[in-house]
Amino acid sequence: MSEVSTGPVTVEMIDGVARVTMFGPPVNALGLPLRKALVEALDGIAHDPQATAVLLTGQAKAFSAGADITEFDAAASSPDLRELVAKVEDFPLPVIAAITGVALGGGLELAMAANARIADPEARLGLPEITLGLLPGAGGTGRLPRLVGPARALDMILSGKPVSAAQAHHDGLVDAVFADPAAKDGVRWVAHFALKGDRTRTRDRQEKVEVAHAAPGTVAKLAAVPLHKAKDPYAAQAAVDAITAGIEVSFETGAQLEREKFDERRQSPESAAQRYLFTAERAARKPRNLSTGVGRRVARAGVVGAGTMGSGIAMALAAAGIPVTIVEAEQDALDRGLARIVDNLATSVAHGSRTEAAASSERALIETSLNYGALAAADLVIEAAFEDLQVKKDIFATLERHVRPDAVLASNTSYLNIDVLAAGTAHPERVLGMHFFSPANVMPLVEVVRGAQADAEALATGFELVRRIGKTPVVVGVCHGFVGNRMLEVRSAQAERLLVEGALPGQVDRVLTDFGFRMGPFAMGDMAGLDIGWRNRKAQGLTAPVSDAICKSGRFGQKTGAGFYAYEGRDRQDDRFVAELIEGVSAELGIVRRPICDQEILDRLTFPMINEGARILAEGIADRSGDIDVIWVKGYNWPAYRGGPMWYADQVGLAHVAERLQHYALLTGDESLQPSPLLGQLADDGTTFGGDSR
Ligand code: T1G
Repeated sequence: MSEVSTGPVTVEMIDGVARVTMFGPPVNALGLPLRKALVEALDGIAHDPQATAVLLTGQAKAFSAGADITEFDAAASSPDLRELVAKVEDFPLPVIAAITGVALGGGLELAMAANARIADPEARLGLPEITLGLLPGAGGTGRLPRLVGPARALDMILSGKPVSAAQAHHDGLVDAVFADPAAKDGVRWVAHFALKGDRTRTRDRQEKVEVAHAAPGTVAKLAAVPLHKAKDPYAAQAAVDAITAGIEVSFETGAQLEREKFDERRQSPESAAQRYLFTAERAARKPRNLSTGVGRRVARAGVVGAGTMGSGIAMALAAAGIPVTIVEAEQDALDRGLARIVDNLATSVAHGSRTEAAASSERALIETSLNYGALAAADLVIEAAFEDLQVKKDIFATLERHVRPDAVLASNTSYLNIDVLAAGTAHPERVLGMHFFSPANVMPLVEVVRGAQADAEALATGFELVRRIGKTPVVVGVCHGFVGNRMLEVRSAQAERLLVEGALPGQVDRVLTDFGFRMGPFAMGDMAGLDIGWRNRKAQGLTAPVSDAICKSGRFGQKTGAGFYAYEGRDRQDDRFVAELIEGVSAELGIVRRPICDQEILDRLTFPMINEGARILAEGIADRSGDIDVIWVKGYNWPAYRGGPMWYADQVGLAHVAERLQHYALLTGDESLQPSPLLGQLADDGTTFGGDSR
């Protein structure tokens, strides 16, 4: 076996098969150096008389994570990814991609240009460009449908979600699945393919698209549902347009439209926002106020409370292969919690998002008990009980009598003071907050609350556990509502005031859905249950005149068939009763109602949140404005293509935000709307939360 190394590429000749290995840590992003080295290596092979085929592979963690995202704002450089893909597709010898780890974006596009693909069973393959506000830009919109058919291609491209090797094999994206495909079995497979394999270029394969080709409009029909679900409607439509042209007209026509749409999207504010979030999320993984890498690995976990949150957290832990014991005070609560888990697992199997085997192995990792003694072996316990400080204090006191002295104790509280909880324990150094978002087995965000007395190991243990269960941790300080809920309370207060001043729930909700949220605050409240907020307000001695009046009339939202809206099942209708109730509240408060334009509603729902975000930064509760944006996108579905509240403020201009806040403070007499010192300062300085000067 001879070996030649060209920087990030190694070529080994093994019985006529040239194994080309990419080595561009950390994820084989296809930046210019790697592209150049690949072109050079392929040119060398083309002139090697010994060579009969090429096996193209990467590293264990990644075949390739795609184009180098950091290059997008730089000038194009040759060879670009499309040139590399064309070189592979038109190579004089058979090329087989051996995929380990991930093949994503341009990495998968490169592999799809090969004559065939073999993959490790643990490999994941996907086209996540849409999560960056883009569409595949190196032929993916034309090649993927030709391998897996239009429906699967639309689902993969518009969701951006990767698929397993098994799913890829089932769909026709991968030709064989076996362990370590770049090793000798893979070389043997390639040598066999060189003798007998079908070398039709992917772009020339028509069998999976010929029905749609013969029936224009088919792709549009198939695209309707994934388009509706897509989080970036602009990139999604661009992708559908390119896919449609590539099927209904020709591969080349589609490729040309793909190039045009890609360049348009790459320069769009929506893509800039989502590439910013990609970077902000990775920055949040390297907190400046918490040492990572010093945590203890959690071999066994515990959850106290089998309610919606407790059962969701237990599922998230089990899904990561962590044995977990749920402790409850009463058997029927425990039974209900377990039934919820079993039902969720069955639903995910029915939806195809989990295999039967995975569901049963996760179920097997979940134990239940009425006895805190069952937590004696736990390395970390998450309390997810009723949102009452005394209840939580009692639970922590009981926990300390049963768990190991070094076990980390975390509370899932959504706004209570972690330091008060910690002060009531014998070992406050091991107490922190881990605020999951509902449903905890689905929502990606966890606010890791940095208790003042928590030691570095406890904080790191909690933080690293969140990463291990595949969620996004963001470190936050202790205050009422931490970051997300503190800003949400400000938005909710303005939403209430807008009703009293003249708006109605339907208009307020529509303004936010037009902005890009899935739901507005009132529809969201009806879905969650208005009684929860009502109970919390009463516990804190707070009032919200309209919401309180609606709750007093027994309307708690969907669960009672009426709330801010009337419901037929899940279908909601504006309700004259609510309009009259709101008008009555305005009259009681002596407020003369006025028409309120959509722009004022949008400004008064977003700018006060931004103002609160500035206070949160000034107090050090959040370390970066990007952390706040990651929290709002991952925890509250702020539309990613708008980058998060602080990014949005930077785009709108902080001077404008400050001026509008002053205007609305004068208009409404609500002094809480006055710009905070940090916001005012940045506005005066002409800079942004992100530190850029404007
Ligand atoms: N380009 C540049 N850097 C990248 C990168 C990429 N594609 N992917 C990851 N990194 C960096 C990341 O910033 C971090 O850097 C380090 O690698 C580890 O990443 C033409 C145009 C592969 C699943 O969207 O999904 O191809 O912070 O912390 O959790 O159609 O990274 O350490 O300095 O995320 O193990 C499409 C994005 C590009 C894949 C690994 N590809 N990456 O996750 O590690 S557009 C993507 C990921 C495209 C073509 C189009 C994940 C991962 P640092 P990490 P991880």
